[in-house]
Amino acid sequence: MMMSDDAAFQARKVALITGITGQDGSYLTELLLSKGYTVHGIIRRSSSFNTGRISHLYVDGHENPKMILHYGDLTDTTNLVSIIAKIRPSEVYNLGAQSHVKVSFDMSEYTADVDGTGALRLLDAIRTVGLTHLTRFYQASTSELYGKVVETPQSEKTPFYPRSPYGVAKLYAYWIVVNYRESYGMKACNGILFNHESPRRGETFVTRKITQAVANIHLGRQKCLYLGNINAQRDWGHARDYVEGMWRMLQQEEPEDYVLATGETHTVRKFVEKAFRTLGVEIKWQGEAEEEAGVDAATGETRVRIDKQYYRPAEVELLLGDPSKARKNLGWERKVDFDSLVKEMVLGDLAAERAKPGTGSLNHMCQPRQTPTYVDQTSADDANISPSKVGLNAAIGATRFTMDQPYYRPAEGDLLPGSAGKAYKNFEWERKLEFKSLTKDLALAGLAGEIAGTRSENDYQPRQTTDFGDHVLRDDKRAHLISSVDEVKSS
Ligand code: NDP
Ligand code: GDR
Repeated sequence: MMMSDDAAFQARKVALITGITGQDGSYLTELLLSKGYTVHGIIRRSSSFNTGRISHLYVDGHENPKMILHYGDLTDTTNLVSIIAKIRPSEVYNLGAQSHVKVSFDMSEYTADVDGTGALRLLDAIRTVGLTHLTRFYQASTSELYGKVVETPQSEKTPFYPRSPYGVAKLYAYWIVVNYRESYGMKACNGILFNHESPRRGETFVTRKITQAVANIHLGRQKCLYLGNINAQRDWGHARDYVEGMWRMLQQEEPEDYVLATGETHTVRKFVEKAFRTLGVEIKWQGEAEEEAGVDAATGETRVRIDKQYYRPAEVELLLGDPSKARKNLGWERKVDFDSLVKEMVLGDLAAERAKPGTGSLNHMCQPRQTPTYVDQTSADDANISPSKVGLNAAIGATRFTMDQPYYRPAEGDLLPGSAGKAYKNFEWERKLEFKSLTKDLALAGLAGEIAGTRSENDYQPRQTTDFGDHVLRDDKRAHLISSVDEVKSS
């Protein structure tokens, strides 16, 4: 039997994820790779490292990778069109967002642009390249749409009442998805997801802020945790369960909107108590309102205080989702319960904090040396650069770099030495570090950073079982680094 156009297009299993570097993006990438997809992700150019959550999935571009990253931004229409035209995704997951509710009060216009108009740009990019009826589209909608809730629990039928610029921006995105589905027959759906957390949660969201503080207090590195409204109630699940629900939504023939939630709600206060209890500390509350404090029942030390700066201009007091439609139509169910979530996050942070630089036993191996000891010899000659040129480590004959076409620029500047004559004459400025010292410093600092695990808290290794060791430097990577140091020492 011949496959329909739609089935053949789907069978290619090519996904595009915006927000791939975020919490959900990283879990979704793992899931899709395990299902045989090629996963393309849009990453923002940043002056600092922003791919830590997916670095364990990275395979060098020359070794047939299944995860491919593209620079881009939800505010750049041309860029979105060109990426979609190039890869022709069968599924698009729009997870990219300025996702912090409190920050959205300070950056409301930007939040509207990325979280609201960004969804429109992506939908239009799909239409522009002629994939209107083929590409399936997932929009990361949110329980923040319910805001000042008009009924409890909240379901797909509950009216919206957003309470923040974030919620309002996401309301636009929600409706433009519905509108394009109804207007153009796009296979677009909204996942209305309640809060979901994990050891990879951003550090300024309340759960992670709490678990990180609990770990640091346990290690004697922090005295007290400052929070805002501890009486807010949230329906908290585990992110790994929720990305499974996203994927299931896009496998439906009829695109529809779905709530994903646990059907349980807990206060921030309860989360705090459980998190401390994981490490054996009982918190007793004293005082009222802004004077309320959480005290270690055994030692009498104050471990939690209220700081008004974390209050929001308008608060969402209570969220509790009804996931029965997802259960019925998608067969979706959360697997991780509240207690296991809290425990996994606390123990994950404890491992991560312990692994931070300064605590590693390999640090002594990374001190800059007096003399450069490791020199790669290149067989390339600058006047004749071609993609086939390679650099060899002359001592052991190993190929250490290859020149490759994708890194060439459409136009390259001339190689001219700069002249600092005027700066020297006018204010006696002179460079202090020679080129040779500069490269040596950078190489050794890079090696030291890798060994000391400066990236280790983000160096997530998927494991077979629920892991508290998400943050530990991978054994294979550590072995590689140690052998690099041995190479340096012996050369
Ligand atoms: P994160 O904040 O962890 O990740 C957000 C992602 O969006 C990051 O990859 C970020 O890139 C990217 N991003 C930010 N701005 C832009 C931009 N201008 N262009 C392209 N990408 C951008 O969020 P989560 O993973 O927790 O959430 C994923 C999505 O689900 C978000 O849309 C969020 O609003 C929504 N959501 C989340 C819920 C939750 O409880 N986690 C619940 C309901 C909805 P970078 O790494 O460079 O910052
Ligand atoms: P939320 O998550 O706003 O629900 O949005 P967050 O963890 O930021 O806040 C949850 C509740 O905790 C209260 N709170 C504090 N929050 C933070 N961040 N920091 C504090 O110190 C603090 N003290 C108390 C908040 O007032 C709030 O009531 C998350 C994001 O992931 C959104 O992108 C997503 O759409 C929703 O969840 C569902």
